[in-house]
Amino acid sequence: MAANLTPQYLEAEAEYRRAQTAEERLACLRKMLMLVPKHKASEKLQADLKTRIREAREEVEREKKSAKKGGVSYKIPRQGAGQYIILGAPNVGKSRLLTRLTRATPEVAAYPFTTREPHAGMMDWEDVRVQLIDTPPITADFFEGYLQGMIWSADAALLMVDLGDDDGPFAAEAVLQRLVQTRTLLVGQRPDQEEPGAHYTRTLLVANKLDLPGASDRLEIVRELFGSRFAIHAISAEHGTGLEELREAIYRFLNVIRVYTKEPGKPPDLSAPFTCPAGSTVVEMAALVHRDFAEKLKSARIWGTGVFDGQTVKRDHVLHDKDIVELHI
Ligand SMILES: Nc1nc2c(ncn2[C@@H]2O[C@H](COP(=O)(O)OP(=O)(O)OP(=O)(O)O)[C@@H](O)[C@H]2O)c(=O)[nH]1
Ligand SMILES: [Mg+2]
Repeated sequence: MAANLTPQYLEAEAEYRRAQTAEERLACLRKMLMLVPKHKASEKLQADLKTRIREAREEVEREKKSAKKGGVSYKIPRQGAGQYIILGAPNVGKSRLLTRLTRATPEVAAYPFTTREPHAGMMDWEDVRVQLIDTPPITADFFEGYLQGMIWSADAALLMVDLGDDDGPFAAEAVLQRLVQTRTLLVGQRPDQEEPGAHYTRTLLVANKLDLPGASDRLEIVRELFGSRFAIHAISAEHGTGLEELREAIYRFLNVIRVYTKEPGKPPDLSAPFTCPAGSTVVEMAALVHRDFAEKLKSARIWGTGVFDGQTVKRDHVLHDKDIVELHI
């Protein structure tokens, strides 16, 4: 990384990733800004941190206000390789999808506005788990204010569209428009030029109820309306069609890698990988394992991609999916 981040900074960043409330995130971001080396190569990062601090401050304020008004806010601690928020118009099958991909049991019913509060579940994929959060519906006139903060702190979103209803694609467009009013933009990929003050959430579009009559015609409309903006996955949550492909896409879209650790002279622990953003270095991964490790790390041995077995590498070696790492402190 060109910005030459210090172990102290990386530790603060790892702490940020573990933070569970807006207040904790704000504290970590302030620490990161203090610790980031101040030079030309880190200017973009500094600007980015300032934006995130402003957003976190707004989120803290909003939570305080809504608590005063007797409003609700939900804190769902992030677990697993990443957190997705499931969004959509009423009755599109958000809760049904959660019951199909996780062991959670939110109420599913044939009428709109069934879900009143968020529910979380863990989705298994190979040896990792991804957190999915089912939410109340969104329409042009109905939006639970606390969702804004939840969307901003999620790693990504699933936007669901109902293929069983002629209105489905337009109801999804109304969800996107309603979110724009809260400066939340759901996007397939983050744009190169981001609008200042807007918050971008990477999103997969899930077209549901593929089993119903007329669904394939409506899928064509969905492709026309949304195909250039989002990757589209057509499924039937009720019948199970397309669910395994969706499971894999949900994991892959997080853009993380799995890294297994081993102790010297012992076999690797293949039961529970650490997950870190693709492109992470050994020292960044070490910060996730233990808060002191980033500072103390001297070298590492790696088994995996682009190295010979047990090769000794430096702190800035870039890791690959399924690498096994032995950290030497
Ligand atoms: N035919 C068919 N019905 C489905 C499918 N997925 C969900 N449903 C039905 O659609 C209805 C609504 O499903 P829910 O999961 O409650 O929808 P929701 O999006 O959570 O609805 P709200 O909580 O009101 O926003 C239920 O009757 C489900 O059984 C599907 O793939 N095919
Ligand atoms: Mg529901």
